[in-house]
Amino acid sequence: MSTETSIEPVSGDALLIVDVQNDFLPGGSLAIAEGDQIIPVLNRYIKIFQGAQLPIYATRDWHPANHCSFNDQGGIWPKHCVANTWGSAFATTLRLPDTTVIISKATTADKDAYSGFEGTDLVEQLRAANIKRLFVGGLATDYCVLNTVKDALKKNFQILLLQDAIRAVDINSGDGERATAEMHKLGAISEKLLTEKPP
Ligand code: VGL
Ligand code: ZN
Repeated sequence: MSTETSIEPVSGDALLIVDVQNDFLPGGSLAIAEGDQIIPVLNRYIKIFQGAQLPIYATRDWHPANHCSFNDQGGIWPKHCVANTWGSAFATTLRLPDTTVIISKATTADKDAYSGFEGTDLVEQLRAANIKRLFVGGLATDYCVLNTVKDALKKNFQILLLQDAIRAVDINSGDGERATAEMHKLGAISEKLLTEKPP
């Protein structure tokens, strides 16, 4: 039996890709287990949205070298996603179209931001483009995906969580599952696309 669901994005929908950057992938400084496995899945969503001429947004963690979240500044994370370095670049295998709207966050030393809405113009951009529903994938389920989705729901966007295109840091085992449960409780719906090949 196939678990595949066909998605058909319509006008008012957008794809929101959260922080698919080298430092969050195997080989990066804050590598998320299996983080790279979401890339081919995201590429299929990108193709679908591109084909339907629907907008694609990509957030990125974009820190100065002395960011407050880094261990050497007293923060809880290893140094990661320093602006304009290899670690902050989007995965080269992620086929982002040139028209992708890039949203940089946590760009000043003194403030961290897990949500793509925090300290950015994402909500203004989405409203100007008449977006009502966001298809969300990326990294990490328990940090930036969770906080971005919570803010989006508060701002009255509908959320379709791309369950096969997210992965968690899981500092405590189960963090990712708890984050997903919380997003569902707040109104997000999960979608699974193409995890099994059709017969
Ligand atoms: C993230 C930890 C630190 C994320 C960003 O993108 O989920 N996690 N900074
Ligand atoms: Zn960060």
